[in-house]
Amino acid sequence: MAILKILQYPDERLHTVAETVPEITDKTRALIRDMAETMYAEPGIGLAATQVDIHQRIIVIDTSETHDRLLVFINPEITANSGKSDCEEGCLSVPGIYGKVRRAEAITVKALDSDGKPFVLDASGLLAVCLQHEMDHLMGKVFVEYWSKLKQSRVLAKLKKRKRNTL
Ligand code: GNR
Ligand code: NI
Repeated sequence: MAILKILQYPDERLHTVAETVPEITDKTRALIRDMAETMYAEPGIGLAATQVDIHQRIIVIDTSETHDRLLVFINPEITANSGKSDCEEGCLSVPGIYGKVRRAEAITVKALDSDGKPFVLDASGLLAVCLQHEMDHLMGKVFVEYWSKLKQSRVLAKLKKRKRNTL
């Protein structure tokens, strides 16, 4: 097991579009274990492979307080969505920045589990928000990129300033 390095915005590699996983192997499962370990260590409620510079459609999520409800989504697809909600989001690739994003309130997702078995999940609330946030990562999109150019430039300035002060 290993803790993986998380790419930090505005790293261009976060804009890579992930590829479909053609075959789920022991190597895929080892990556999933490392992604879960990394997510729990941070801690975060979700992690997309894109964030650890692996450009395959793999997501891990655990929104439980007890950290014992790991969900794995390989090649996820949203097959239905309904409603709208504005939720305050954060991201392990954009630490210290929080803000609202408008998302579907409820979604249905189709994916494969770590054994390659297909499943369908209806999600709402925080799980639905997190799934949409992670699926955006797989498409190369970071949550702050929903915001205005002005707000994004403020985010970049803040991150730059912080980097200067911690170097
Ligand atoms: O840990 C995380 N918390 C969170 C809170 C609100 C909306 C989305 C998230 S996902 C984030 C972890 C992360 O960056 N996943 O990509
Ligand atoms: Ni994120």
